[in-house]
Amino acid sequence: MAKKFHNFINGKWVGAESGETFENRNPAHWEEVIGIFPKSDRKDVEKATEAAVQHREEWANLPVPERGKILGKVGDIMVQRKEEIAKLMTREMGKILKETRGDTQEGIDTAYYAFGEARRLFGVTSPCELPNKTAYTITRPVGTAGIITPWNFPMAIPCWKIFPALLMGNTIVFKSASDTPATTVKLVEILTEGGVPRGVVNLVHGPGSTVGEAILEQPEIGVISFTGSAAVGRRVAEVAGKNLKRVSLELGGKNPQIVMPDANIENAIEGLLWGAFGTTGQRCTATSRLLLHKDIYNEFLDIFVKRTKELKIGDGLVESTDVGPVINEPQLKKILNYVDVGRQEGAKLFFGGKKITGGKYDKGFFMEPTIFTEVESGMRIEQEEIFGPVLSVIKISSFEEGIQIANDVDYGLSSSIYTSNIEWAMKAIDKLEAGLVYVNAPTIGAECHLPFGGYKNTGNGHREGGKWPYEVFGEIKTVYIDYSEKLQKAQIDTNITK
Ligand code: UN1
Repeated sequence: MAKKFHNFINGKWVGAESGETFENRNPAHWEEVIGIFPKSDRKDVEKATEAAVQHREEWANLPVPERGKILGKVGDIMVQRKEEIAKLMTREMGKILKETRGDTQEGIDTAYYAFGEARRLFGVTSPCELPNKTAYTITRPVGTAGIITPWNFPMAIPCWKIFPALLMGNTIVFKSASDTPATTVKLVEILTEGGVPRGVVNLVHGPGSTVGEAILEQPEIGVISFTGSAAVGRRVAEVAGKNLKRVSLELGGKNPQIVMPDANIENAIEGLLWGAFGTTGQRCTATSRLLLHKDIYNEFLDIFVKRTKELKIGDGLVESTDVGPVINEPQLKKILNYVDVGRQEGAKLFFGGKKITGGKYDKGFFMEPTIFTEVESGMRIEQEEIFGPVLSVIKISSFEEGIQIANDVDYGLSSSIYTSNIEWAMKAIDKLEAGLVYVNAPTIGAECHLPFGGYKNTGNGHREGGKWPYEVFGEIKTVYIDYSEKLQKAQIDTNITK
């Protein structure tokens, strides 16, 4: 019998009100059920919100450094359980152990960042335009935050959102991705063990169409933080916007790696293998376009294909595996459909393109790392986020052409250039329309203390990471204190222009 998991509402592990459930399976061994989870709906979200509202004051009244200490403890527990979390995450969503350890580490780093930030939530003190008057700012919690997260970084991304929201004094209604609910349960257990009081973090499992929508519509939820596809992000913005909620969106990418003729080729190939096929291409920061200069085109591709062939595809729990399965069957079908689209558009399927079958591969959803060459700017495989191990190679004749093609997409999350020319590097930093620019490094590998997010359809202007999300989860109050003992009128009683 598979283990039964629950929602976490008002400090209690409970099933869905409806009694409905769904299964969570291992994408490398589909017959393995990780657990049975509550298929919740609006009623469960309402209960969770009620608890979150009820416990707001108590949490907000705790001094910020006290909340910080709890998050520091959460980080310590995550350190102790890192291996256990990583193994569960690999079983649940497929990426290799090295990466699930990294995902967990990103959560740990974010916890310790929050611990430090607790003593650094400074406001502004300002002179006033009138005598005997002063002003400063304080930040108060928004109230309750709705957190909706994806399956590809089931620990790091919830931590990016939940830790800042908690440190700022908000209570939480949290919906995890239906493909990774077990990792989420682990996180909520750790938060509780670290000392987050009852009712402060409430977890509701279930589909976006019911649980997600209900979160967006709760009048008591003041801020939503969402990471996922641009299509769902649009829906989130629409519903939350109608209800005048603050929304922070982190959506897709179509990230280019430009390789110029003077680049260190070996380094650029290593970076590309990691950027394009790491996490089986299922990162919003994955490298999905190689903009390769014509002077090194054949030489580069020869080595790159050789190296791609050497990648070991398989169960992520086996330490020697380089690339795990894709998350589930519908996603595999979607990726394979893009392979057909690429062919029909006239791109050349240079390597891979197929589901891997036979023996152990029949048990899961494995796909060959795939390389398309002769890709033209504007083709669908060059424009749309595939979220799988599919790389489009576009030949460029100049630096300017590289930048132009790099920018000619609807997304702008990450970007990379390999060159040893300082002018090209500096110009790329200026001109690439992306929230992240890497020089001589792949498009993946953002660190938790620095801003993360992007241009255009990648989001709505917010950044995660570092101090930036703290602004999302706080209400700034500007305080004016007049000690002149009389009425002073701003803009009117000043004598500057008299
Ligand atoms: C994501 O793909 O959704 O920079 C997040 C990176 C990771 C985070 C990726 N640190 O690739």
